[in-house]
Amino acid sequence: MAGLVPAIHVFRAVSTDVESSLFFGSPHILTANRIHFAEICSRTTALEKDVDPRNKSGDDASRGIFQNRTMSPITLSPGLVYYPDYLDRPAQERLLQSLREITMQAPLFTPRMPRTGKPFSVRMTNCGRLGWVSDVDGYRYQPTHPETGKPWPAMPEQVLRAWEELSFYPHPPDACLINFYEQSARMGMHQDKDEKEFEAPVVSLSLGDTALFRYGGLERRDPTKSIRLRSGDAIVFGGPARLIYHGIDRLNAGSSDLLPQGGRLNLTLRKVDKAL
Ligand code: MD3
Ligand code: FE
Repeated sequence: MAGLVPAIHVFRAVSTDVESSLFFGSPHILTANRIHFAEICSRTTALEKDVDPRNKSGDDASRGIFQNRTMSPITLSPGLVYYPDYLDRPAQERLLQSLREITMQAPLFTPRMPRTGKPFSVRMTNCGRLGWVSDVDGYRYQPTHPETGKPWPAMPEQVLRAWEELSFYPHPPDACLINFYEQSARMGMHQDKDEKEFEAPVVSLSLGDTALFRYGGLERRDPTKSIRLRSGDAIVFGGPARLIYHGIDRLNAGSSDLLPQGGRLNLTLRKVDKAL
């Protein structure tokens, strides 16, 4: 963690107009985002001229940084930014269709706990250059599916655009882990620390049934808070939030009709290796 702090201050010093705890801002990336955003989210857009700069309600949308007024980031704690309803329904349906195609190439597998071999209740697959896997030998990222031995399918354009829009990180992600929760599935409190690059945030996209997400601090014993993640929500963990404990306590059955049989899909986009 110690090495992370100076980098945050450098970024903050050069990006005062993107304060809002987005630690990876640069004017260059923001310009690119304006072009991409309309494609991610097909709802009514607000151009900068529509936004009154005297509106001091405090969020970035009202300051005209984002093209779409429906993109309203909420900072839950330093480095932890929540984007309710980031993907509208058509965008959710397009992403779901891409995930169906991915799971035909790279079927869901059941990860197992290191040493004990106890199965997770969440099933998983991946897309992108690297995928996260877990078996008796441990947690790791690898370039091939653990059962088929084939390379992971490519990341959909839509996922890469979400990373560009939300990560404020100047390199593309290496891995996109796809978690599938049936009604009774849970994910215990853990830290994501199998990556080598902790200066990149983790971007999460949720589809399907609402989940009760719990997050705490850098120590397991730290107090926790909970929020519900709904279909289409995005949440970004960067800077001081990158290594916080987090987990999924339960799903709300029947809360979304996106997946015909119910359940929940979560995508986590990550930079695994240090950029060259
Ligand atoms: C906080 N997934 O795959 S997403 C995971 O909903 C994971 O499937 C949960 O935790 C899910 O590792 C939670 C939200 C999330 C993702 C990555 C994080 C929170 C995070 C990385 C660092 C800190
Ligand atoms: Fe996690």
